[in-house]
Amino acid sequence: MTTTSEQLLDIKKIREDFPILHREINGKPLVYFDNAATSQTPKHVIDCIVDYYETKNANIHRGVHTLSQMATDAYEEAREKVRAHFNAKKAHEIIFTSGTTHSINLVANGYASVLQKGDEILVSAMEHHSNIVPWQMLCEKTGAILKVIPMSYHGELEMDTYKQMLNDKTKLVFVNHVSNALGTINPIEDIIHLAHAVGAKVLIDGAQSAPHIKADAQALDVDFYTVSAHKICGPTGVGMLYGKEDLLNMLPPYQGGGEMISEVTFEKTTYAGLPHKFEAGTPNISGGIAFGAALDYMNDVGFENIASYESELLKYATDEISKIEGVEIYGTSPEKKTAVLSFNIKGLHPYDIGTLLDKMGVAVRTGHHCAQPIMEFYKIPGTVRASFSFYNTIEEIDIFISALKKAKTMLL
Ligand code: C6P
Repeated sequence: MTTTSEQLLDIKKIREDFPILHREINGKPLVYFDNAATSQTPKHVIDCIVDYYETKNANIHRGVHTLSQMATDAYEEAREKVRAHFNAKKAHEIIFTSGTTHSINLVANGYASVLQKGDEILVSAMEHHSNIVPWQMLCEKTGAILKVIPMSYHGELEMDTYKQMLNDKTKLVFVNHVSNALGTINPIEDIIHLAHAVGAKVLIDGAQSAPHIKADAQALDVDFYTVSAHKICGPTGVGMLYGKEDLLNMLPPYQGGGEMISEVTFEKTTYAGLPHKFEAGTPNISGGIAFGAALDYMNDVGFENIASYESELLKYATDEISKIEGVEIYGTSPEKKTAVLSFNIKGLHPYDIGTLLDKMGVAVRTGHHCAQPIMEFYKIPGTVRASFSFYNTIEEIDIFISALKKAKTMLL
């Protein structure tokens, strides 16, 4: 079967860009359905990293020599690409970090000097641990109170309750744009708008939305937005924090060290301006440049094409898996989520299913997906999570479904 978008996207050609998709695992062709954990890397991005080390490797913002200038220019060009992609007003509102976890911790650390005892901060019930634990640590430091926006059994946030929870004590709201464990696309426009009406600032964890949805920082009027490059065809160990200029200026630095200073004496240090204030030490230079190359690649494929093709994959997989007796799918309907299928089979442990699928060449994630409160909500130990990308195919879903049926027969 060929989908409409598959013809539009030329999937065969796209798959040629990803060397890893042509390897075998356990003697079977790899079917990679763990894209929500990390995406695969196209040749264009791999070549960019090799080219950096072969032709430009030098430390940045430090040397007067030509190589250092070349590396600095490439790194700052990448920052500009990230700015343009997320439509930030200014390039210095983009802080390069090691990824979403780092970005969130940076903001949480900064707000320790802003929040006061009794202030309220809201997180959603469907957050990744990265968007829970730093806020708990912040509450411990400041005496602020963490409150949880509840979700329904269908994996959607209860917006009426959210509205009631907001008040003049609410200072911060933290919600993921897309849930990693369920795939739910949260109504962040409304979440931001309602929070701003009571004067609260909003951080959106964009780790799972960035591979599927192009977020516009200015149109959203979001205060902070976080992304990991490795989920959007880039390398691991690099990502970004977008923050509005005035808020980033208000927050104190996260780490002290080289490059984040204006002047250092033993009596007093003054800090550099944005973005350097938050980028202490030698950064992941090749990673930052490759992050820019990954965005170029994704934009060439086109986010609208990606979204419509992936939703066809998800719809097909949902229909096919629903025919298997005993399957329970967690989360909302396919049209309200990204290409994530989180499920269990009655009587089977997700870990056993994942292990057998791997033997048949199919890579999925099993367990709590770093979102234990969601598992607690459903009273389950974990789920099997198949997450699709634009380089996956209907044929791969057929392989996955027949492997799943085989695993079920073997385990029951
Ligand atoms: N989720 C998953 O399999 P880092 O590790 O910093 O790049 O991203 C953390 C993170 C934060 N928020 C959300 C919504 C995420 O999904 C993740 C990473 C992976 O679901 C690995 S745990």
